[in-house]
Amino acid sequence: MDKSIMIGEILEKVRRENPLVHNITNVVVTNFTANGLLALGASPVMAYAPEEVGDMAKIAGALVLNMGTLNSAAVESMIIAGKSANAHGVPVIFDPVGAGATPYRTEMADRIIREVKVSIIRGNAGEIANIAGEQAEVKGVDTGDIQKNPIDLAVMAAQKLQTIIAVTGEEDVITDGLTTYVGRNGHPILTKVTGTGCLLTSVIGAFAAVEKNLLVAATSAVCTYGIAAELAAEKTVNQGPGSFQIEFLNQLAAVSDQEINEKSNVEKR
Ligand code: ATP
Ligand code: TZP
Ligand code: MG
Ligand code: MG
Repeated sequence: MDKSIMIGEILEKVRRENPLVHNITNVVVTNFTANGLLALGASPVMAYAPEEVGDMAKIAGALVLNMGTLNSAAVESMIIAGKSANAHGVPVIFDPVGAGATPYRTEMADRIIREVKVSIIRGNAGEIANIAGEQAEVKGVDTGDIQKNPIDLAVMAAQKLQTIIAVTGEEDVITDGLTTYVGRNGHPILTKVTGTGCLLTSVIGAFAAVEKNLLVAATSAVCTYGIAAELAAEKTVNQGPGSFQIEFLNQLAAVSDQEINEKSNVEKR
């Protein structure tokens, strides 16, 4: 167990500093993402107009780009916002939702990564395999079975794309291609609520806004999120995904830094 990362302290910093997180995200998860970031202690804004995204991105603590319900206007806004964030030292976090499901998604993910310096990419195994140039099954927005183990996949993608990669699933792997963390917090019921991957990407944005070491920020966010899910699942046992979704928001707000430090299951490789 790696206790060298002070995950609880970084969560407290999010709550203290209340960072502005600019999201260009999808229509499915917009409300859930805003509520999740508020519960955590961050300050969400969704802004899409090409006329304003550059100005919003430059005053944010982090910019989150999510291609869940992509269209050509959204891609243009993401690139304007991303370039502004790059010019002003604002970290950019990218969720390549559904990359590999259609050629358009894969092409647009490649274009965003080419034109914007992305600091962290979070996706499921199928999405990460596709943006790293491997053929892998993606069913709409859900991952298919991937042959490569998630550690090899994440390290390969990080080295190829020269960025931090978080591959999530039953095990979470976060790596910059040299140092790798494997996290085992979380709960399978997360896969029964839409947007739990997308919200996690925005939560990584909140942590990246307050912690300069972005590998530590991403790992801390993934771990905190998984523990909040474990606590919510305990409280709503036998009730189903509807109750879990609400309780999960409650636990993102309630989980303490001590609980995080006690329950974290993160290993450094
Ligand atoms: P998918 O659509 O394939 O589910 P996603 O983008 O929704 O992908 P996930 O990989 O499901 O993202 O990750 C969202 C959260 O769910 C992460 O915190 C992850 O750790 C957790 N998670 C996913 N699957 C499991 C599982 N089987 N057991 C525990 N936690 C899981
Ligand atoms: N369709 C387009 S975006 C979206 C769906 C269902 C939400 C995906 O959310 P997540 O977090 O990847 O499960
Ligand atoms: Mg999902
Ligand atoms: Mg997803």
